[in-house]
Amino acid sequence: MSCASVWYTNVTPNLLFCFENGICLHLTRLTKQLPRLMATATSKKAAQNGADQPSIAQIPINRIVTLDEFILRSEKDFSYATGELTGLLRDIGVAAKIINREVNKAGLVNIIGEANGAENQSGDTQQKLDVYANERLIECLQNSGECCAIASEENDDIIHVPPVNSKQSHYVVMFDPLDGSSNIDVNMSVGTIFAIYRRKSDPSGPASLTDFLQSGMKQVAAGYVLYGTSTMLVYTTGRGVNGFTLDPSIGEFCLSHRNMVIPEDSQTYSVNQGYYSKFDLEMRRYIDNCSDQNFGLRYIGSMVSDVHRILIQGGIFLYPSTRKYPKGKLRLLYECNPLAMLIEQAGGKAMNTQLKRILDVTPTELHQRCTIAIGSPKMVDDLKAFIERYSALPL
Ligand code: FBP
Repeated sequence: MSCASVWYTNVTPNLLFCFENGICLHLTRLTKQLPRLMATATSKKAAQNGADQPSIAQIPINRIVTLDEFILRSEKDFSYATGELTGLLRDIGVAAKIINREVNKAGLVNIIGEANGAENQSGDTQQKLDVYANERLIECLQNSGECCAIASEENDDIIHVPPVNSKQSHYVVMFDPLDGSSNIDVNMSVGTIFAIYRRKSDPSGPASLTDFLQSGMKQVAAGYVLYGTSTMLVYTTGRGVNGFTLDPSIGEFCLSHRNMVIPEDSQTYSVNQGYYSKFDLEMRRYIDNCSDQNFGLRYIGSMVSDVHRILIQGGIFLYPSTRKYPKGKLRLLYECNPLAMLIEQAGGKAMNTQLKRILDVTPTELHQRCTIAIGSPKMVDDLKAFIERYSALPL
């Protein structure tokens, strides 16, 4: 389908695009299909003359680079690329825009507050926006069929995605649709966290749990969308970390933070100090040391927001074991692993309080929890030294 000649049939709000081969699409359907049309057209073009396509690094800093263009140009860095991962990242970008629209007007429409007492698989009360975000992400991923199965914090089991156009997909996606959901009603920043893996099971058959229980090292891509003062999508495919800010006037995520690098050290720590008395000795000693050194305490109560601040300004985020959560509260597969990959790609570190690198932990359950210390490398190393010195338990 050549995009060369399009003409408008009328200028009512519902613009109609007609292609020379007679196919006509309403704006709404076109916006949904445009990324795919553009993808095929541009990637064909990119493939034809990939050699002379400037890489991202060669594009002038002041030129707008949209997320779609960035993903497409980065695709050629992967010789085996089939466009599937490109399509997946695109679908997540589209879902993020849809969720962003609801998050932004949450205070106006009846979408804040609890979802009629509904609970997710670990008994957490679901917020209406959680459910909305969850459904939109699943929908966008099912539309393209670029992934064969999905795991979400809001769903007990994995969700199988029927093949689209009988295409076999090689990826599985897991996500926390709205992290920090307890912050929604008070208009604080929340976020979506996602991780993408290549499946291990045979593509000709249904995906299985083993496709999800892979160590964080196996992630092919990870990222988050932060719905804050502005909406940002930050992701990595294992070649550095880049951030895109949503420009609502053009509805595009635009490259705003290239090659993000976390500060080596900092004087800020992030922990729910309200649980201080319930922490182990080594954690209490570390927190005492932070306050003895007049470190600043910053805790938003939404991990994606706290980790985003730390990625930019440095610091350490801690969620150790407590009496209520002896194994830690946060989920390994769709909270800790993706953020650990991002922070490591930006030069930081992430470990659990048994001093094991988060990305080396082999998961055994879909919704498994884990303890985490993540952030500036110097601060994580300092914590490690504290734990080694004060830990009563053999490490
Ligand atoms: P949800 O994914 O259910 O929102 O839970 C995770 C979370 O909200 C994190 O974002 C945050 O860091 C933590 O829980 C806050 O927990 P607490 O209120 O115990 O400090």
